[in-house]
Amino acid sequence: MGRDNLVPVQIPRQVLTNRQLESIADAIISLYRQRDVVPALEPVREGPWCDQMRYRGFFADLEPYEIDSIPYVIHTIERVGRLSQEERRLAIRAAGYNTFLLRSVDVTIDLLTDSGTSAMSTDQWAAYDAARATPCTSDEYRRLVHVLRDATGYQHIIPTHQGRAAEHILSQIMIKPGQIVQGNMYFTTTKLHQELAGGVFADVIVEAAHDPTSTYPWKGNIDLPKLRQIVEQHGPEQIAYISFEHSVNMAGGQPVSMDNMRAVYGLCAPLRIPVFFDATRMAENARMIQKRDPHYHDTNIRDILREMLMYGDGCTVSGKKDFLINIGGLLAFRDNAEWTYDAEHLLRIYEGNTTDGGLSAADLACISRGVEEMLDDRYIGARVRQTEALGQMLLEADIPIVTPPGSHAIFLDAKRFLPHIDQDAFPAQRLAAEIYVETGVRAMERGNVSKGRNPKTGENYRPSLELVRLTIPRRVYTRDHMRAVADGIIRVYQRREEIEGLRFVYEPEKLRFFQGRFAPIEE
Ligand code: P71
Repeated sequence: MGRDNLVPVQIPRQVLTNRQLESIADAIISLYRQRDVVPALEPVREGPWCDQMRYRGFFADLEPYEIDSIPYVIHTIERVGRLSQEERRLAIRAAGYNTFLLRSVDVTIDLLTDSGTSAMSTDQWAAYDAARATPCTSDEYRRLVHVLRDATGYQHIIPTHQGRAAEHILSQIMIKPGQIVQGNMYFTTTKLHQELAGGVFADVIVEAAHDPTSTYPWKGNIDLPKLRQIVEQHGPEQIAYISFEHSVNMAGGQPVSMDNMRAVYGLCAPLRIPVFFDATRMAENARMIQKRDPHYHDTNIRDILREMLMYGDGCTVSGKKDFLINIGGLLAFRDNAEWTYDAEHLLRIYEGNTTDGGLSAADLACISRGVEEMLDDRYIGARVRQTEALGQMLLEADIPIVTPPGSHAIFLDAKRFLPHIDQDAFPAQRLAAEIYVETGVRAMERGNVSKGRNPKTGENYRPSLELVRLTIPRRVYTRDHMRAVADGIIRVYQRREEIEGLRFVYEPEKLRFFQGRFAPIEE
């Protein structure tokens, strides 16, 4: 066999993931198995160079082969932190055992949040670069309105600079002091804005959401009897609106079923109680419906999403998650011009123009592209599969996690991981710190520290969920990274009995998880 018979498979540097290379190997193996049916080619034009050759042939009847990997390649790389374990021990101490306070350059794999951490596409960067900076109505704004109307089915599109800006405006225009807002669990900024507007928050999520061991597939659902009971007790005019979150973050990234959205809207619309989605992770919720609800197996993400949003009067969005951009948000209403008028008035006061919400035209351009990419079935499928793969690796090692695995994050159950630490010694906070020391992976506490103190009693709330969140940024990490994360956590689990709790050395009054500082209880 001479050199002429070789087919080089040359590997570009830092472009393909190991998983993609494995898929290529699998494809070659599959072809090799079927080599007997591969016909020869007949040259029809020759020349000294390969690219001058032309052949005639016919296609063999080969088994179909689908490459099973993320549907993109690496384009630009970023260096990560490489401290030794001893250096990390010093770094976490200097950060008061609070992973928020670590320097980002000291983190190797950053799973603090999926917010504002996405890798943008070449298409998004090209659009960013091409946008004309203008204080007036830009083409980018017009395109954004077009794309978002089409994606959501909502007529009134109001850009904001982040999710909490949209929450602020919605709370101010919809809540009269003393009114109730019912929601499926809560998110910190959402609830804070509702309370600042004089609202009283009532949690109406299904009971299963509070049980980390339940495997109920729709742990984001609203409990209809709970909702109905509050309406009957106070009267529909006392309910400001329903605050309905997709892929409920604090419950572990748990989806809402289509049936539940339909039923909640069916109950509220005749009573004139508005339903507003926190649609921050809408595409991930849509993907869960596609996967778990047999009625939607063959429906594409775009159509599932349109139906989901039909069962609501509007939405707020933090674009920093599913929209695949790192700044931006959205407030949208289906058809109510009066709410839109009031909202745009506040937008001008607090945010910026009605045609930009305080964002640059370049940011708006990235959002439009990001929304289109978010609706790609191959992208969203791979995204959710990656998170689930990490969950599966941990489950196989009997690590206690919230089940079923969520779509944007895996949540470790610190109560079961460190059962010997009382909740007032903040087991989740300590576990996040310990994971950093062991592995260089940064995670986030979502438990007693985040929930805060009851203002009446001064006691810690001691919530049922005491969790550490491993949040997966979009399009950033590979399966090898997930394996390294799982292996590190397994090592921490093996020495869990040596780990002790923490006490506050500095405790801010509001949102104490951001800036709070701790010391080990044993010191
Ligand atoms: C996350 C964040 C970012 C965050 C914000 C505050 C404290 C800790 C972390 C932000 C959300 C969210 C949902 C469901 C609204 C916001 C606020 N999440 N709703 O998970 O998850 O959006 O940051 O753009 O203002 O790390 P904003």
